Amino acid sequence: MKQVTFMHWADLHLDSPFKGLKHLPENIFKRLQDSTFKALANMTDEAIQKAVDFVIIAGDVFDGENRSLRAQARFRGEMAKLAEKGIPAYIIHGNHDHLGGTWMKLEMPENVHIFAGEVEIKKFAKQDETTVHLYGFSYPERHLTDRWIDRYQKKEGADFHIGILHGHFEGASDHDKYAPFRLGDLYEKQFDYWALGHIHKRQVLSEEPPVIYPGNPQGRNPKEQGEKGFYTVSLTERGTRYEFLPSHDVQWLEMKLDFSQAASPGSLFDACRQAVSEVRSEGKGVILSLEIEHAHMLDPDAETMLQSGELLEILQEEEKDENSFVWVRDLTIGDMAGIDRNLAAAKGDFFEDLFSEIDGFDRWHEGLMPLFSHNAARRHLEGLNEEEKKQVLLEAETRLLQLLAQD
Ligand SMILES: [Mn+2]
Repeated sequence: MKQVTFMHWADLHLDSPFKGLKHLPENIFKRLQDSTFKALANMTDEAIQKAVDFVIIAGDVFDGENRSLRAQARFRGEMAKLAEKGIPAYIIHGNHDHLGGTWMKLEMPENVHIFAGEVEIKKFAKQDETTVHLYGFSYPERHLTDRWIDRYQKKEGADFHIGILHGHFEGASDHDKYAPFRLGDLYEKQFDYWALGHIHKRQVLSEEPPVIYPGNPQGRNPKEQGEKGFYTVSLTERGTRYEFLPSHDVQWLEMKLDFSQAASPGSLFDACRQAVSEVRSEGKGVILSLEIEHAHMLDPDAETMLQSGELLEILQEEEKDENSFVWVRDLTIGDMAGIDRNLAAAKGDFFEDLFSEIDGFDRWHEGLMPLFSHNAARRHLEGLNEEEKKQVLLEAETRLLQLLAQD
C-alpha cells in the first residue's frame, strides 16, 4: 500500500524577542528567549525518532525579516540533523520572514527545499516510488492581500497532493488578513492535505481532506496559552491519520481558583500551592496566571496576604532556580458579578437597593472631581471610557461586598 508520513510545522518565529518580560528572573527569561529554538529541537528529535519521510514548514520560520544570524545558525544546525537521516524539509516563508527582507544569507543543507515567491510544485519520491506533489509559495513581500489560493493548480502525476499555504482563513479574527481563502477554495483543489500556517491557535478546519493550522510550536505571550506543538500526518490510499504532539519548552497557562467556601490564609496558600503542583511538568517551564474567584469569601488576613502581594512573592520565591519551574506571573481577583449578586440579594432588600444604585450610577463627574482637579493628573489623564467605567464600578462593587461580608 502506498503511504507517506510527514510532519507539519508552522510559525516557528525563531528568535522571538519576548519583549516586556525582562523583569522576570534571569533564569526564566533566558528559558523563554531560548524556547523557540528548544521547540524546534524537540520537533527535529521527534522527526528523527519517528523516521518520517519529510517535514513541512508552513511559513514564519523566522520572527524577523532580517533573520538574525543566531536564528539562521540554529535552524541550519537542526536541518543538518535531518539531512543526516535523509529527511527533506519543504519550506515556505510567510509574512514575518518574507523574501523582500534583507539578511545575511547562510547556506542551508541540501535537504532544505524552499519555495520561491510564486506558487510552484515540488516533487517528493520515496524509495518505494510513492510520489507526492507539494504546492506552495513564499511571501515575496510582507503584505499580501490578494487571493493567492487561486494560483494553486493540481498537476496529475503523483500518488498524493499536499497544499502548503500561509494565509488567513476568512472568518478568523485577530490576524492580518493575508492571502485569504475559504474552505471551499481548498476543497476545489482536490488535494489530500492542506498544511496551513499564519494563525497561531491550533485548529482543524476540516477532516476530509484534513485542513489544519498546527499553531505555533512555542507560545510567546499569555494569549498563546496551553500546549503548543505540531502534527504528524500519514497519508495512505485508504485515508489519512493525523496526530497533535506538543513541542513547547515553556507553557503559558491561566487557572481559576474558586473560593465559594470561606478561606483562611492557610487554605488560600494551600490552594495556590496545589494549583502550582498540578500544572508542573517535568523538564518544562510554566508561566501561570491565577485568578481568585469569590475573593469576598476570604477572611481579612487572607485578603491582606493577597492584596499586599505577599502571597505572590512567596509563591515565586521557590521557583527562581527550578528547572521545571511554575512561575506565577500574577494573582488577580476575578469578576464576581452575577452569581454573587444573587447570593447577596437573598440576604435582603438592602442589597437590591445597592445593586440598582450601582447599575444606575451616573455621577462620574462628581466622583472623579478630586482626581481630575489635581494639577498633574489633569495634564496626564484622559477621561474614562465606557469599558473603564464598567471596570471601576465592578471593582467598587467587589470592595463593597468584601467589606459587607466581613461584618
Ligand atoms: Mn506567524
